[in-house]
Amino acid sequence: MRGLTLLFVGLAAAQSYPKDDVDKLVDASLPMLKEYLEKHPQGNCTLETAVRRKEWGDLTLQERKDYTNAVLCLMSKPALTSAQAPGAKSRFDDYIVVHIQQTPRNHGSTFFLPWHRYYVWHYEQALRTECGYKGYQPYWNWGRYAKDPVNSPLFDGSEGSMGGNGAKKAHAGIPIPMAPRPYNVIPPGDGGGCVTTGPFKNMTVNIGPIAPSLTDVQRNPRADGLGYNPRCLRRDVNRNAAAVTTANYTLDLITSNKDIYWFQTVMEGQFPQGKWGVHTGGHYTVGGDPAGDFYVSPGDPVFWLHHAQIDRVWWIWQMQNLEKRLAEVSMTRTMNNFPPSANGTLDDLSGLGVLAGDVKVRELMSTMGGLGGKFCYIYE
Ligand SMILES: *[C@@H]1O[C@H](CO)[C@@H](O)[C@H](O)[C@H]1NC(C)=O
Ligand SMILES: *[C@@H]1O[C@H](CO)[C@@H](O)[C@H](O)[C@H]1NC(C)=O
Ligand SMILES: *[C@@H]1O[C@H](CO)[C@@H](O)[C@H](O)[C@H]1NC(C)=O
Ligand SMILES: *[C@@H]1O[C@H](CO)[C@@H](O)[C@H](O)[C@H]1NC(C)=O
Ligand SMILES: [Cu+2]
Repeated sequence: MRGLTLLFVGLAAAQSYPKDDVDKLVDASLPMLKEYLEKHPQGNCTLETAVRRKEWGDLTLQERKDYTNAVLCLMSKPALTSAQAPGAKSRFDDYIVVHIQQTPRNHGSTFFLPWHRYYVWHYEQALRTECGYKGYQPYWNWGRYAKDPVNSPLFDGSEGSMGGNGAKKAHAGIPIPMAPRPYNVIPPGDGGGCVTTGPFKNMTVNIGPIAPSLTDVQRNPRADGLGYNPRCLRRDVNRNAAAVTTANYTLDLITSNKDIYWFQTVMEGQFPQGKWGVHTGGHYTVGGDPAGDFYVSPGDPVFWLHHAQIDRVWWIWQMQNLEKRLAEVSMTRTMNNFPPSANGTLDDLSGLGVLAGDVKVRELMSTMGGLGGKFCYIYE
């Protein structure tokens, strides 16, 4: 039996990764979630029935291919948003359109974490219901690969990767607004050009750019970035950006910030202090186009693994004090409070445009029983 188990584990993942300090915090936190759920039962959603979202490197090769095939399938289905966005050519593009239209509302605001939770969950549902995917949304535990992201199972360019680095194309680095020197530019990595390996090597990016981090991305025919602008997927997988995503940064983010305002502020980055935050660090570990574009970033398929990890980190933070943190929001209704607006509340509405209606923020707070019981997942 033991031999069989070992064999099974051997087949399960190409390489096994030791638990990092954040993974260990999850193990230590699950009893608190269990206790909370005993006090506040969530109907059919229990720790036994909950979906397990897994880390990319813990999936088998077949599971990783099933995922990327489902993403390619979404890219082959006709768009629902082409009336408002002539550049949108696929169901995959629909998600980019919705992100673009709501970018100022859903970043640096009350809605950042709840809205992206809804967004990632809805994408996972589309992969399952429209493309026959049987698994769940994987996440990218940044710290595992931060020392050498280009050789990670995400970016090594193999058939089981999320696509390789871009071909070498020199650029001047990634400018970070408002940051003081030397934090105002992330030095470039060894890519910058088109992705030529792995499942997304032949992918076409159709819409954007809006706020490209590279200076040579061809302009969109429309001012709103929603016109048709076909070009290759570009990346500059970048260990300089990844340096702020090692496990100690994530652990410190979760354990040192006791209210949602500071948790979210440190996560999203404090640029005037030269601190990029894990959210920025993860986005620019991929870099290129569209991953380096604040508005269009969901157009790089890795976005979804990055934001699953953002959601996971929030989930871990919430578990440290569930009674309080499942009901805690802060900030205002506008990005960095510009233009000035009122504080958001749990009764504010958040939605996915043509993809899904508005719901109260309150419905998006818990992965265990949120959205009328439709959210029922944990991360393992
Ligand atoms: C790459 O994409 C183009 C345009 O969609 C298509 O014509 C071509 O067959 C694709 N090549 C491969 C190898 O998939
Ligand atoms: C994480 O570790 C690195 C390398 O030891 C160190 O430079 C950095 O300051 C640490 N970050 C935090 C938030 O402790
Ligand atoms: C808005 O929230 C901040 C903290 O996030 C708080 O200091 C302030 O008093 C709140 N404003 C109102 C009008 O409730
Ligand atoms: C629980 O019930 C809800 C509402 O009927 C349903 O949407 C959800 O899929 C169920 N969840 C599980 C884990 O069975
Ligand atoms: Cu976003």
